[in-house]
Amino acid sequence: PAPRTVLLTGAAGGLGTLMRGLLPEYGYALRLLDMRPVEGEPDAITADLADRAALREAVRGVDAVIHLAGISLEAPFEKILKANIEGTYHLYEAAREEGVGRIVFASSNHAVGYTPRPGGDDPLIPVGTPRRPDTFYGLSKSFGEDLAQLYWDKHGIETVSVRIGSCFPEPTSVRMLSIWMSPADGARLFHAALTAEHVGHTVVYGSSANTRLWWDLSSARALGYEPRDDSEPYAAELIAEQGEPAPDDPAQACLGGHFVTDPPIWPH
Ligand code: NAI
Ligand code: 15L
Repeated sequence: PAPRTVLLTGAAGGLGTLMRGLLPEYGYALRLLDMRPVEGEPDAITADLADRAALREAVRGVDAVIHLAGISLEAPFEKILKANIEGTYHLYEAAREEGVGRIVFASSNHAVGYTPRPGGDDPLIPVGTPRRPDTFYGLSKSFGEDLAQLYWDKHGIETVSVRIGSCFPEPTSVRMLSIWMSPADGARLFHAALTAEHVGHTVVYGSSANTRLWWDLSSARALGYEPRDDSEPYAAELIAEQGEPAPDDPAQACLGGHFVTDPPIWPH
């Protein structure tokens, strides 16, 4: 049977807020969790991913989890370790203890951020490309994908790891023309990831059907995902403002964009 009750972690964040608006149309009853209060949602669970007891209670009785909570940009390793690495482990342990069968994990393009972006007639980047995290943040997503594989192989918990490009209402950079996932396509992809049968651990890229796409969406399409949006209508204006994408600029040469060239953030 299709999952109905879904725990959405990170519900107060940007993507969580977009998905809170869109996923109920697919018939889901969402249970919300975040370390911050979720505006306008008094029933949301306010808990940190470090709180195992709270997580266990939060996943009790749900059919699936969409796991968005965590640090969503580069940060000092210690913070990434706590929120993204330990936090995701705690979430999977809670799911195992409570018998939750499916997790949709918000991975990121930054797990493969050092991959050179394709140009000309180069093939699209496959999901099987070696991981090349561009940051401690990307490293935590790489860890999350491996954790998901372990919990499938050892415990039979299914995961779709979605290497999200950039999910915002509109693309705002020339790089985003290639990696944009419209919120509506994001909801379509999460719905496919929740309902496809026998996913084991499946890795997919998360984006719209962009004309300038860099990666291969076939594993996402195999789940039943049919993207309907394309960033191309935004291209002329963004290129007029920002110039043509320059592959010889190191900050534009790889999938991860400026995450590749930004200096690491060390603890103070
Ligand atoms: P965001 O930073 O707006 O939201 C993340 C939410 O997680 C926040 O509300 C925050 O309070 C919560 N959170 C952080 N640490 C927590 C903890 N220890 N315990 C409980 N809650 C915690 O990020 P956004 O953009 O909404 O992204 C959501 C997820 O999707 C993140 O995991 C991010 O890495 C991933 N992602 C998002 C992309 C995007 O385009 N928005 C692209 C690629 C990945
Ligand atoms: C991400 O992983 C971030 O969470 C998001 O805020 C964007 O920066 C996105 O990648 C991107 O690569 O544009």
